[in-house]
Amino acid sequence: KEIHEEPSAVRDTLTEWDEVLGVVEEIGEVERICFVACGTSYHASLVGKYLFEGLLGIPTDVILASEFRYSAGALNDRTLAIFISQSGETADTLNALRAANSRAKTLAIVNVLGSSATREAQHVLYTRAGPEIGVAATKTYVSQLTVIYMLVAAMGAPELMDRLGRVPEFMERALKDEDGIRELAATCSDVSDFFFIGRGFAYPTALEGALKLKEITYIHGEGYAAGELKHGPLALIDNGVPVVAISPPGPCHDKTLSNVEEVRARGARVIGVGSISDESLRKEADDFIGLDPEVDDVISPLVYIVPLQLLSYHVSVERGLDPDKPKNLAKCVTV
Ligand code: F1P
Repeated sequence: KEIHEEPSAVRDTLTEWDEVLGVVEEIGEVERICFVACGTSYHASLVGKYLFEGLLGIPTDVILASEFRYSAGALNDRTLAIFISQSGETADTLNALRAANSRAKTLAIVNVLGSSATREAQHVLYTRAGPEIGVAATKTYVSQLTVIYMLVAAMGAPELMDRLGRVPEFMERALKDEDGIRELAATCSDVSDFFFIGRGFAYPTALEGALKLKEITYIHGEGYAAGELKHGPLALIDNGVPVVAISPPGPCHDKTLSNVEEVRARGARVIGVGSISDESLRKEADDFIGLDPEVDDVISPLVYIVPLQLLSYHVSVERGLDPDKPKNLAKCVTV
């Protein structure tokens, strides 16, 4: 249900444009960005790094909240430290926020109204995802991404807004393919390992795809930068190991394709995720998930995650699990 609510979660979040402009004005000059978050929110932050550095040329750190106390990046009064948290109550994220408040400008991007992070950060932006019951984050992830894209648009890349306006429609199209994904899930619910690979904007998507798989199916899923495979993990690619290759149209496409050839040569079962008109990827893949050709690499994180969430959901159901209540995972980690 929550995956199907993603188009409206993005639409509702896009109505926050005036709030985003207001916060950007309040914050003033920024020379550096430092994202701090955990889990899925950390993956949203990684997309933020590609956006801030690639589109605006602002140096950006992304720090796991649990590591912040050991290495806090370059904080000063011209650094904007952005704390991303669905709940606004995650202990590691709150501790980092408290430590950063006296050293940098702080902004919390949060889903839960009135939560601790919203009271403690200097500036706040809300994701308008509505309540999320499933423990593994889905619609809040795409809403977090939407706020980050809007922030980047407001800080110097206004052309992004037109493209964001079309994202809900691209997501709706992706959701229509659910039957195909259900069939695919039925053929790979008994494997022990999965790999997810991507480059550039597709790299955080690979990490988040692997995290969803681990969280709700208990299958070992590894997200890797496609170009890193040759530095070790290729040794694990054997006959029949599913490799989800995420390759939207864009400058990384051909290089990712060469990584697909490498894993295929070692017997991997390639699940290609690309533009529906991408014949080269379709040819190399055993299974293919086609998305709207107008979704390029820059906005791909918002759309390409949809089939990956659906895949994990259906693998979970195939395995007789309850995807909404994964074991050993709390909706809000307050310790
Ligand atoms: C962070 C997080 C979620 C995950 C689960 C446990 O939460 O790792 O990404 O899905 O709910 O906590 P938050 O700081 O974004 O609330």
